[in-house]
Amino acid sequence: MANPTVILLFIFAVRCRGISMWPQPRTMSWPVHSATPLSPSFAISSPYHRYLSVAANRYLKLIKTENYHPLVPQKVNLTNGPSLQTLIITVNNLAAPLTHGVNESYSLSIPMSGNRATLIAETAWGAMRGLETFRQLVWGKPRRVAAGVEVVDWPIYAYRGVMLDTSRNYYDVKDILRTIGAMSANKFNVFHWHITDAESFPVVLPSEPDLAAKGSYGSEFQYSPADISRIIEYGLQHGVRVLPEINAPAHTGSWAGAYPEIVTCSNMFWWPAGSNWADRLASQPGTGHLNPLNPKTYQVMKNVIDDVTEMFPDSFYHAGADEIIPGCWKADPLVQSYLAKNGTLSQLLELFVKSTLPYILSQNRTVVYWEDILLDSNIKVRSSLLPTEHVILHTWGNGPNNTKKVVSSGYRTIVSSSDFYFLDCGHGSFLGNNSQYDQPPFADQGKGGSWCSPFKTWQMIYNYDIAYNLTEEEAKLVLGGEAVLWSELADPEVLDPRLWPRASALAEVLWSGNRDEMGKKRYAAATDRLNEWRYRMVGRGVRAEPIQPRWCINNPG
Ligand code: CP6
Repeated sequence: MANPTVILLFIFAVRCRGISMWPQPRTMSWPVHSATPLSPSFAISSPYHRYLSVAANRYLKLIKTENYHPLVPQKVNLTNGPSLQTLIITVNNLAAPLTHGVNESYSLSIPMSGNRATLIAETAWGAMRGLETFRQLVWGKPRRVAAGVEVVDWPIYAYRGVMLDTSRNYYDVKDILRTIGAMSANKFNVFHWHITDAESFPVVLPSEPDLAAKGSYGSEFQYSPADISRIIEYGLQHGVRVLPEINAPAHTGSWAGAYPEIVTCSNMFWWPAGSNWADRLASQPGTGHLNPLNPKTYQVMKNVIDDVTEMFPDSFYHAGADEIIPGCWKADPLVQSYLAKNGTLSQLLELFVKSTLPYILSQNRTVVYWEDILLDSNIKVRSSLLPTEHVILHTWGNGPNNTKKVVSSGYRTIVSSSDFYFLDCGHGSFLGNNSQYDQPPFADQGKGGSWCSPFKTWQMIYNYDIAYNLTEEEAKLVLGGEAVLWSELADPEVLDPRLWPRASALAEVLWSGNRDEMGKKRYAAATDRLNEWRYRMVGRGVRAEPIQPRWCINNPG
């Protein structure tokens, strides 16, 4: 970083106005604002690679039909030089698989005059990032490309995720594919698929077909093994890993259709007769917990783990383990007698972990658990059972404090701080705790319920520092962050505007940060870029919500 050219590039990066990119590259220079025409016979030359070749073809078509018009007119000279004929891609290590920590750096060079641009990347995945950057430098009619551009770019964080919950409401495969496409445009690289929860079990597992047959919302609300392969393949073509989560032992009410005997409290409803309208909004079935004392639990778990690791090649496995409710386990007579013999609920969870974690690890997986497994105030396991080399803790509670707790205990973490990155609440669906509406005279009308986190603005997401209050050593354990969409109050109708462009704010934080070269939060400057990016996404078929009235575009100030 002490390299003077890199510092120079940073200085140019601030001065560059007139082309808008998202996420902003780490370093970019564009000293003279000029553009060359894109040749009608423009071509991309890529080394053969099973996924990069597909991506290069896709980008070629997209670039040749790019019809984005910047909202704020570009002050750019069109050069008289030759039109751009080719983009030549060079990849140093074509064999590198898409795994956590793979090198995603690239450099892109578009000449001032001359007919070929070059994209050099260490891996195919970095080349995909560079293709997206190149595409953002094309706009048009007549279609043109920014000229005299040098981009040297690489991510701050290796893990850049979006989570989608397909249990509370079902999403079609096409919605998931569209989301993966939008993720890739934002340089996200992990689709965390929260497949199952208490409400439905939508995945058809060959060894346990009854789980979906009896636990999904119906045959049209299931993902077949072929659907899953298609989603994983699509992810690879976009440089996006697919990280499956089978949530257990809590949030497993949907397993009770097939196996009532292994699920505790599955008939415990949170909205008893006579409850008010607001309690019904949350309408979870009894969340249901797998019974650690029933040996059958582990037979089913083994089959589930076998199938999921067979179908999902990613080296991470998200095993859930959030939100164990004491009353749910305690509803079971076996548990009651265990507790009567001085057993504890934490010991029950330890039993479950000891009987499942080694098996997942034996499948060569790194296991991700929600933070609760270590931090819950009631039910948690001793850290000696969670080896730091093989377990990652996904933090979500208590602002930055839980992140601090997890990394100071030596665990790597993925940050999804619910005060910032939980995107489930729409503008219209929350009357929060402690809001004026919880107080008399409104309280008797019922409140919206605290299960729904308050609406997060893109600015809140953008400004949150994910390594807040960590030492340098601790900060190294932050693998990255993840925007989370729970689906109690979301389904395909609202998917795009609920996610975008708010998740884009996180995408930039994770790729190139939220500060300018002076170390100041750059969200004011980011506003104009994000606004352009929102329109670009809309042009690409992603129904991202607006962040400004159109008036602002015509009155840029
Ligand atoms: N479902 C699951 C949820 C939540 C969690 N896990 C959740 C908790 C609190 C808020 C939002 C969502 N709906 N399985 C917690 C990780 Cl505010």
